[in-house]
Amino acid sequence: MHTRKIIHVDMDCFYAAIEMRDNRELANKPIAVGGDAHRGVIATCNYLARQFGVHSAMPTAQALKLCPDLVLCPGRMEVYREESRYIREIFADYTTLVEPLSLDEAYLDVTDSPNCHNSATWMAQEIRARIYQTRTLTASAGIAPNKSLAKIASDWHKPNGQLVITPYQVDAFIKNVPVRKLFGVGPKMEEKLKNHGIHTCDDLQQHSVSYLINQFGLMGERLYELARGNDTRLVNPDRIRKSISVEETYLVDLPDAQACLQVIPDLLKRLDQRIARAGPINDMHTLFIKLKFKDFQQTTVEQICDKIEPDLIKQLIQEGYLRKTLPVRLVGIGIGLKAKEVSDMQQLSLFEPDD
Ligand code: DCP
Ligand code: MG
Repeated sequence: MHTRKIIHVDMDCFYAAIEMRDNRELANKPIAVGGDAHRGVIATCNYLARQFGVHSAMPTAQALKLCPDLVLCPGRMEVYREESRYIREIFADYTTLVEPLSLDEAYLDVTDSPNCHNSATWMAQEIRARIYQTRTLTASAGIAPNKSLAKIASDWHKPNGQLVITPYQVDAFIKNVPVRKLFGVGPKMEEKLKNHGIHTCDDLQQHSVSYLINQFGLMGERLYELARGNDTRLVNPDRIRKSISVEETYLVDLPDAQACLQVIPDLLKRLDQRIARAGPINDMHTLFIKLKFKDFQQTTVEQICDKIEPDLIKQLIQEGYLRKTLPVRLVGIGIGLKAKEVSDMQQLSLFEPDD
């Protein structure tokens, strides 16, 4: 396959940056966007707060212990969505091959873009400058021959920086990349790899593909390729999830349908956030719920619907509950999206854990 030019753009502490921009008093304080100290979690925080160890997905109570002066902002999804639309407008000036990953992040395939004399480096520079000039927000970018490398590169000089990896630099660059940076490697996989003495891509390169498949299943093959800087995934502007959902397993089983209904507002709030992060959704066609009972049997109930109707969710919960009438361990709610082709590495499971 001929060499492609991919740019990965990722906004710097996106929600927090918007809050700091809109309220200058916050600019020199550690701030976080997220839920309250009672039950909430941090969606993101500024770089000052990160120095205290605060990070995304951390319970707010814990964040306040690490950083007692942390200023909490409740979050304004509508504003974040709007900012996202502005930056996507800028991307559209460079290529139609834009694949948003969330509100603040996208891949651009600029291989055939005539802008900036076809220099991807220059395009990335210009995109970031335009975002700053028009929105007073900073972005970081990675420029590389494929998605995996571009994403790793955008993180390298964060915040407000960019890194180019030319095809000639790939071999030298990838060797020093920690495995945790690879697509699909989370904390658990990182730990597993560590137990095999594998910390970097160089370590991974020392093993055969059959060894890696043997140890890590299908993921082994992907690791083998990614550790060499190989990634054939295309930038897919039609990246569509089949569904977006949230679920929670409760410490104590919920005794009856009434108790299940009481957790719905909380789940709805999380679902809303998740949908917001996924970017504009205009092809919702079902609402569904999932219940897992005390005996680990689970059931789902789905109904055609093009917007989130809390009353309908409650109805579906009651219907699902009646199938077993046992205490409930887990409740999930979600929306189904109109089916489109979803390529293998982009396939997301029906119920994703919070990330
Ligand atoms: N987000 C969230 N919950 C998470 C992670 C992120 O709600 N668990 C939201 C808040 C972020 C936005 O998505 O501002 C983008 O996520 P990133 O992972 O890109 O984080 P940031 O942009 O905040 O920081 P960075 O500068 O590291 O990219
Ligand atoms: Mg970001």
